[in-house]
Amino acid sequence: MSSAAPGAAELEAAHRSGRLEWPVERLTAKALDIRRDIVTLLSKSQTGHSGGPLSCADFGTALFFHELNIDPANPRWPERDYWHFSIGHVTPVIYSLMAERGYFPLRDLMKFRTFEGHAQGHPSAHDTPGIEVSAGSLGQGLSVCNGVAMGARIDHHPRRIYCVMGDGEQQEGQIWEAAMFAAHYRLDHLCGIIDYNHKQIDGDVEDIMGVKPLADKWRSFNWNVIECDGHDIPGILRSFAAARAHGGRPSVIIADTVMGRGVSYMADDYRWHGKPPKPDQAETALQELGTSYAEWSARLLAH
Ligand SMILES: Cc1ncc(C[n+]2csc(CCOP(=O)(O)OP(=O)(O)O)c2C)c(N)n1
Repeated sequence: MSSAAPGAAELEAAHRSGRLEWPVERLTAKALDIRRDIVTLLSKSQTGHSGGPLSCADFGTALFFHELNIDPANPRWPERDYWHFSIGHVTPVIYSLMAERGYFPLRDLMKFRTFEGHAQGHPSAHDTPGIEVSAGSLGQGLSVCNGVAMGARIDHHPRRIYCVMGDGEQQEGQIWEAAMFAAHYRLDHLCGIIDYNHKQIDGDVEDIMGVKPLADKWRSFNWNVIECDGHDIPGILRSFAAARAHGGRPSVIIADTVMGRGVSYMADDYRWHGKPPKPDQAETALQELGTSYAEWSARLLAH
């Protein structure tokens, strides 16, 4: 059974504004919570994506609980960094990160993809506080982030901008126009993060339309390229620090991940890209993650 369920003090701490800069141990425990949230909300909703959200859980936790300067109680805080998931379909991890960080109550996760809730299948800026721009149509997010980065430069605003992309998403032409733009304008306060899980909706990325050599492609577009194990939190933190320290060019962190990471029967299997676990499968997954549906759903509903 779970030993990592947080008490009120931890939830309170997660709601603080600014950069939390949590230590590795706390980030590791929080990433486990995020995976438990993802499986639980998907089991409840019986609709939504499993694989990508689980591959994003570790770097997503590092982003939200260490790197970002944000105020979840005041999502439009003028000083905030800007974050955007261009892969809008990974809402289970986006909403879990947001709720755990304090943008809205954890219980809202149990209304994922319902008409009563705000947590729609793809992020909606009209429905969810903290979602800056709606997403779901792949390829557009880096262009949005370019605009925000240019705006920040014009306004002499010190914010940093983070854009999470998928590896299948790299097949979108608009990504490469945006990559050219960011390098041309030397948007060094812009950081891309690619969830390089090697799978997409219909199979292996390399079989469908290969993106290799991905790092060389970004280098050739004059980006500062940082490669890391996307499940190794110390390495992820070093990558964020390296991106922050790099001047004159935008940075992209290519985070090598495993689709479905954390759930044995989902790991590295593209067939889990877009479906939820059935309740009995979710129970198995949650046991693997050290909890149960009863325990974790009760935790979510209590906050
Ligand atoms: C413009 C556009 N084309 C197609 C889709 C359908 N679609 C949704 S997710 C996806 C695969 C994306 O692959 P990847 O970026 O690797 O995400 P992952 O499978 O790792 O979650 C596709 C093709 C879409 N959302 N937008």
